[in-house]
Amino acid sequence: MSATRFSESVTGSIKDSVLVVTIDNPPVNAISADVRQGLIAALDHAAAHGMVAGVVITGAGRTFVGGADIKEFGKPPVGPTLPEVIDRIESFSKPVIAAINGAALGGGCEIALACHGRIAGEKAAFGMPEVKLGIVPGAGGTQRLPRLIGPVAAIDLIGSGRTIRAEEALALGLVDGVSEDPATAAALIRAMAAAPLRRTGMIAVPVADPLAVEAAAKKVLAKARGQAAPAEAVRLVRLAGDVDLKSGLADERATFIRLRDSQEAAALRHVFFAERSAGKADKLEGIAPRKIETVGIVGTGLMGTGIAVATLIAGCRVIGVEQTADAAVKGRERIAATLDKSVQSGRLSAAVRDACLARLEVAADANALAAADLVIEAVFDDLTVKTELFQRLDGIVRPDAILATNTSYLDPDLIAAATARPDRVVGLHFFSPANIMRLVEVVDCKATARDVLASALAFAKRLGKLAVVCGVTEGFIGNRIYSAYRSEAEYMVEDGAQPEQVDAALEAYGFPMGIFTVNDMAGLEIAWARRKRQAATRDPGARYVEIADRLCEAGRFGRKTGKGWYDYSTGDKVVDPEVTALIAAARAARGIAPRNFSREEIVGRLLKAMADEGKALLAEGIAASAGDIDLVMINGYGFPAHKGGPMFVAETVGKAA
Ligand code: T1G
Repeated sequence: MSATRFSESVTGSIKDSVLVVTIDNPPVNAISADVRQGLIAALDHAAAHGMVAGVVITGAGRTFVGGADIKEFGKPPVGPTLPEVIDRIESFSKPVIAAINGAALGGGCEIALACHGRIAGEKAAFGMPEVKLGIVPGAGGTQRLPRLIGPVAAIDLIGSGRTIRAEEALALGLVDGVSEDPATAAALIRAMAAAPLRRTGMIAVPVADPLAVEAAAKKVLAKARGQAAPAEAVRLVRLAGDVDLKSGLADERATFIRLRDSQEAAALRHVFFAERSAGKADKLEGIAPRKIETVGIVGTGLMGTGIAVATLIAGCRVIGVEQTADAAVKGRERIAATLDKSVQSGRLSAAVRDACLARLEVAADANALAAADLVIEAVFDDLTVKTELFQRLDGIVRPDAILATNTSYLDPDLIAAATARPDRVVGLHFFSPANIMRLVEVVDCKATARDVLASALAFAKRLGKLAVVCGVTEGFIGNRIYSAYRSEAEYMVEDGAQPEQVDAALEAYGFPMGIFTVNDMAGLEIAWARRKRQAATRDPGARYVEIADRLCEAGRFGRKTGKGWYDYSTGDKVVDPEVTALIAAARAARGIAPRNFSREEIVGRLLKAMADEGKALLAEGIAASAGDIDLVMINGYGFPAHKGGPMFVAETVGKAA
C-alpha cells in the first residue's frame, strides 16, 4: 500500500487496485480550493495508473464533507470550481464510489451524487441545507438528486434543507448500501468494472404523479415566508425533468450565483456564523462544566412542564416539585401528556417517551431535590416567592448543585443575594413552550462562578437549545428589545397607524405574526400588571400610550378572553370597531390629529427601535455581540432569519427597511 499526498487536505492510498482518497480538512472537511485541487490531482493519478481499477472517496473524522467552504463566499473564485470537480468525477472512466462516513451536506452531498455508487456508513447523514443559507445547491444537486430519488423526494429534501440518516437515504435510493466495512465500496467497484458505469446525470428523472409534485412544492413554499431560495430550488428540481443536464446545470449555476450575492444570503450567512459563536462566552476557555445528570424543576406549570420535557428528552433524570400531592400528580400528567403529543406528531418515538417517563419523578416535597445537580425554578414570577424558594433550596441541595432561575423580568442578582452561595446561581430564561422554542438566555449574574456559567451553557446545549449569554437587566436581551419595539408600535398607533396596519407591515416583512397579534396570543394582563407596578417610578417626561391600559380595563386581555387588540369571538381574528373607536378617543384626548403611515415607515421605525435598544445593550455590556442580539430576536420573537436580525439590518441596509 503506497500513500500519496494530492494536496494539503487530500491524500490517497492504493489497496487491492483501489485508490482510496481521503479528504481531511478539519473541522468539517469543507470543500476549500485545496480540497478541490486535491481531488482533481487524485483523479489524474487514478487515470494515469493502469493498475488502479477504481476510486473510493471518503472523509476523515466525523464528517464526510460539510459542503462548500462558506468562508470562501464573497471572495474571488479559485479554480477548479466544484462543478468542474464534480463533472470530472461523473465522467471519469473508472468507477468512483463515495464511502460516506458522516455528514454529506450541500456540496458534500453533490460529490456523493456525482459518484457512480454510494455506500453509507451508519453515521452517514445527507442534506442539501443550501436554502437555509439563502441559496440553492450550486454544483448539480437540483439536477442530480431528482434523477436518483425522484422529484417529489428531491423537492422535499432540497426545499426544506432537512438532513436524513442512512436508513432513509437507502429507502429513497440515494445510496446503494449501508455498511461500515471499507471493503464494501471496493467490492462495489469490482462488481461495476464489467458493466457500463451508472452516471447519475445520464439517468432520466423518474416520472412522478403531478399532484404529488405540486403538493411537495406547495409545502415548501408555504414555509418560505417570502424567501427567494426555496422557490428557486423547487423551480430547478422541476426543471430537471424538462431539460437536458447541461441546460439544467447552467440555470442552476446562474441562480446559485445570483442568490449567493443577495442580501438574503448574506443575512443567513451572518445567522449561521452567529449561531456558531453564540454561547462561547469570554474567559470560559478550559473551564470544565460540572456534571449535570439529575435536574430538579420547581413548578410544573406550562413553563416547568416544557423545561421538564426538554430535559427528559436530552436524557437527564428529572425531579419535579410541587406544593401538594395533588399538584404533583397533575404535574406528572401534564409532562406525560406533552410527551404523548410529541409521539403523536411523530417527533418522538414511543420507546423514547417510555424511557423519559421512567426517569421522571414528581414529588410534593422539596427535600427530593437533595439528589439534584441542577435545580431550575419555574414558579410564579414574584421576587418574594423566588427568593424564599432559593433560600429554602440552599439548605436542601448539595453544596455543589447549581440553582437556576427562569425569571423573565426580576433581578436575578437579588434572588442570588438571598442565598448563602450566590456564586452558584445563574439565570436560565427559557421561552414558552420550552420544549419547542430553541432559545435560552443564559444570565450571567454578578456573582455567578465561571464553571457555573460554563455548566449552564453546556446544559442548554445538551438540550439542543441555542444559548445566548446575557448580563443582568430588566427583561434581559429579548424582552428589553421587545419593550422598546412594542412602545414604538404603540406610539405609531397613537399617531395614526391602525394596529392591523402595523401587523400587516410586519407580516409582509417576514414576521409570522404582527406584534399586536402576538400580544393578544400572549395575553395583555401580565404587561398591564407590570405597568401598574412601575407607574410610581416611571419618568413623567417619557411618552406613555394608554391604549393598552384602556383595553385591559375593558376586560380585553387578548385571545383567551375572546377580545384584545382584535375580536376573536367568531373564532377568526377580526378588526373590532370598538377598538378602532377606543384608539380614536385616546388620540382625541391627547389632541393628536391622526396621520397616515406607509408600510415602509412602520417597518423602518420598528427596526430602528429594535436596533437602538440593541446598541444600548451592547454599550451596557449586557449583550456580548450584535450577532447574539440578532439570534435572540430571530429565535425568540419571530424576526425573519432571512433578514439577518435587527442589528444586521442596521449595519448593512442602513436606515432602509
Ligand atoms: N464552511 C465553513 N465553515 C464551516 C462549514 C462550512 N460549510 N460548516 C461548518 N463550519 C465551521 C463552523 O463555523 C465551526 O467553526 C466549525 O466548522 C464546526 O461547526 C456548492 C453552495 C457540518 C453538521 O450548510 O451544518 O455546499 O466555530 O460547530 O455541530 O451546493 O457545521 O469552530 O470556528 O457547526 O459538529 C452547505 C453547514 C454549504 C453545512 C457540523 N453546507 N455546517 O456540525 O460543528 S453550501 C452547510 C453544518 C454548499 C454547494 C453549496 C455543521 C456540521 P468554528 P459546528 P457540528
